[in-house]
Amino acid sequence: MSPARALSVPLLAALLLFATAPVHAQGAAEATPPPATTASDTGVRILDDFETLDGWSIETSPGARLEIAQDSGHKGRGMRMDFEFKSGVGYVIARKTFNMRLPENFAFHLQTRGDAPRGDAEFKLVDRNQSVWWLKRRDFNFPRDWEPLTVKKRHLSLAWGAGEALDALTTIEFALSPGTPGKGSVWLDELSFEPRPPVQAYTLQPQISASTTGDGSTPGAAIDPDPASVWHSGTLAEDQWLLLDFLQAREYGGLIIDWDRDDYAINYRVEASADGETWKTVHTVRDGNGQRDYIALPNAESRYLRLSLERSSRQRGYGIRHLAVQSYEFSSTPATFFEAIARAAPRGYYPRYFQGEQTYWTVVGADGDAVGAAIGLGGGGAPRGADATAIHQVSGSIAHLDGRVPIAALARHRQTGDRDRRQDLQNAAQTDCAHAKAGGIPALAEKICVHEVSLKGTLGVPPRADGAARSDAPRAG
Ligand SMILES: [Ca+2]
Repeated sequence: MSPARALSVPLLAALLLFATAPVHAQGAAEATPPPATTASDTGVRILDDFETLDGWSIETSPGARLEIAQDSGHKGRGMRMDFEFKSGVGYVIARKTFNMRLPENFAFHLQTRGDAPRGDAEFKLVDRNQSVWWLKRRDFNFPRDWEPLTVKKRHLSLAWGAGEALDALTTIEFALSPGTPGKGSVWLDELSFEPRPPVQAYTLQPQISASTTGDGSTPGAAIDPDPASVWHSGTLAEDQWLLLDFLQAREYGGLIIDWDRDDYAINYRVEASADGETWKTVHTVRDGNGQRDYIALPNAESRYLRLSLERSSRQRGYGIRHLAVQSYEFSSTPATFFEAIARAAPRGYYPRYFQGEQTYWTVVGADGDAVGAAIGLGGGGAPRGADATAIHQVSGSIAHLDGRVPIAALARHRQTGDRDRRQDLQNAAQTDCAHAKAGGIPALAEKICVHEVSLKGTLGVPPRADGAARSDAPRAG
């Protein structure tokens, strides 16, 4: 397998990349000129501290303007890209030559912030054969305050060129194309390079501990292979935690959590830490319902991972039957997230497409599109009625809706096909609808809430007595 193929991931993979700043201890790198590197180099080193703008040049498409300026940086000075677009098309590029060899695995880091409309942002490498490798992020919203960004080798895909091997680079480019007329500024600082060990599967056995553990239970029960064993916390305090120590920095892509049927978390946070002392919340769940939780954590990396349990289902502590840490691929794209969920579910719960079987369902969307969709036109074995109208947006934002996905309601439909758990389904559909609204994505909320209504109609579930589900839901069809 050529390295080029191994790297050529779908552009959708880029969608989530900037959403999660890595939990990653960056050593204080010294400002030194960038010599040619070799694979044996270790540690993060600065490629450009932007104390001067030496070497940076610009390129713009017709109708676009770019000026680069020195300004206050994250440390010392930084580079500011001031741009203006007369129309909704075009691009601006800032580039600099960095002739350097690249080891088998690596990452680039930089600090950035912006005062700019949302738009497409690209980080591009030109290799020694003039092939261009990029991380393209659609509709990127630059943070107002400085934030670290990391671009790992596997985030890069071949934009154009022969792309035989990414073993040496000549040029680094930052490109912006907002897609709307207007002005903006983006700041960059501390562009650095980190040689990394080759990507390897995690093979250690994590250590697990908990705030409290009830009689007859152990924290290890949450990660052992026995489905019958359960970690149960103490029953007095609402604030409890469960902590995994991976024993080394580890990359992962998400979690699957199976809760105790009776004692589950309604509110909890997933936190990550490099040192066990400074924690970053990487996911927050509100209104958990005790069903299996799928949590996408794109590009997560940390040594420690903690569930901070804040509110329990019946004030008698928390029980976790199984906590499974998922690999990077779990959430590398919205599509793989769905597929992973479908694979973990019994056959028939999800559209067969997601379980690798041929059906009328498919994931649609162009490479690089900010939004994809799972679309089904009905077919054998599909729930009556519902599938024919179900179009589910599957953007990166949606995968973050409490670890749920819009088709959760559909899955539960299948699960409850015998109609003896109607209330459960109704709750699930309402939750999905509420989450979509809370997610601040009206177009999505509309689709899901329509779907909720559609599911209810299919099941013959009567409207709630208070009428709330009807009054705020768009009309179906
Ligand atoms: Ca600087």
